[in-house]
Amino acid sequence: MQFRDIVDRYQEDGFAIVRGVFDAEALGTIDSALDVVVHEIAPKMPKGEVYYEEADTQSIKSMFRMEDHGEAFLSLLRHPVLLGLARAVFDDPAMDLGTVMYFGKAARSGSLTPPHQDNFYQCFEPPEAMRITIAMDASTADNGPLTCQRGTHLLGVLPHRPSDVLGFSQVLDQVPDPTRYPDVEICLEPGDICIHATNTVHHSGPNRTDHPRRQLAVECSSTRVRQNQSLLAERREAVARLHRKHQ
Ligand SMILES: O=C(O)CCC(=O)C(=O)O
Repeated sequence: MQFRDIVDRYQEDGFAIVRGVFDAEALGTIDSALDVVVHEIAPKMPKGEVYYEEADTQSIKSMFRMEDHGEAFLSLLRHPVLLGLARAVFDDPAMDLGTVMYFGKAARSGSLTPPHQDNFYQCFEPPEAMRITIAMDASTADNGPLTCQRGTHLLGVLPHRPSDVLGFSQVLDQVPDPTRYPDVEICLEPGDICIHATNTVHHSGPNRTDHPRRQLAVECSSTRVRQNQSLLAERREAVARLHRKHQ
């Protein structure tokens, strides 16, 4: 696969879509592994690794460190297209893919994700990091697609405040002017992927349909990146406070 056009799009917009990276067979393998995690492993996961919808406590909103829960997820960190694309984006042949997450939006009860930048949580310097979203289901205008504000990856990390939403604990103080930085709904078919930069402002709406909208996200950063440890400690304390409040 040629990555040049995708990298150009990503650098200009802060996100880019690649269609049809996973075929039905590959998605089927991941789907079966996901089923095991949702039904057998998640109920035993510690707080902070799995979050449930508040309005429907059976439905998983997000899960982290999926690579610890089966080869289907671990192998995503070696996937030639995902790895090749990441290395092309950051021009860094030595970099690896970091971790795999899950973002569910259950039929009808899947709730919104407030506007934020991933880097507010991650504290990456320089901001050479991104998430690779893998669509397990179609994401459509009605089921809460990932929505990125074009061009916001160049704005630096903007002020956030507590959102009171478990799993997405921070919300942007002020959303960048949408006339200058328009919202783009990332509508995907199963097997499509989207990359978005760690500083790209994004959010997603609730799922208003009778079908789930599930996606995986692979996080990665270049070998030049360091995490600002004092900022990270501050951000982790804010999450811990939210957990204590919701105990
Ligand atoms: O649409 C969602 O579920 C939120 C995903 C998200 O915030 C991310 O992939 O960084």
